[in-house]
Amino acid sequence: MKLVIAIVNNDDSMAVSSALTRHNFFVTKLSTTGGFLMIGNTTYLIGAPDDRVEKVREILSKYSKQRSHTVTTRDSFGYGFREGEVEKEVTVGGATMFVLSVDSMEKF
Ligand code: 2BA
Repeated sequence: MKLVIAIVNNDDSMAVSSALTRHNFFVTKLSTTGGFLMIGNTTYLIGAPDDRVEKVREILSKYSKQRSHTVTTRDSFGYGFREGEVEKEVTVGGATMFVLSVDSMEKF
């Protein structure tokens, strides 16, 4: 058993949620905020048998798109900006996926 933690852009979360449930995954959705851009994203907790993790990866990569996002000096407290620079582009996503081994899972 694995626990997949996946961080997805809010704009992709409807498509990701419906694909996961359509493929019979049990999913918990959390409303989260990225520490760098300080804007909302969606974090999924997905408990899945080892042999179904590849399907989760496939769904996430299919429905999570890369986006370019303009960061201004007001975002992230101006981290990483050179003097005189007022904005720059960062590439966000598709999804960021962590896979953790689970010792046990019980429902009562
Ligand atoms: P944010 O922290 O808001 O980061 C948004 C995007 O800003 C990142 O896209 C990356 O392109 C850039 N970025 C983040 N931290 C940076 C830094 N210290 N210096 C320069 N650029 C930076 P993604 O890498 O696709 O990440 C999208 C979201 O996924 C992140 O939103 C965060 O919520 C989460 N995330 C990504 N990697 C993570 C990690 N190792 N641990 C926990 N959360 C992570």
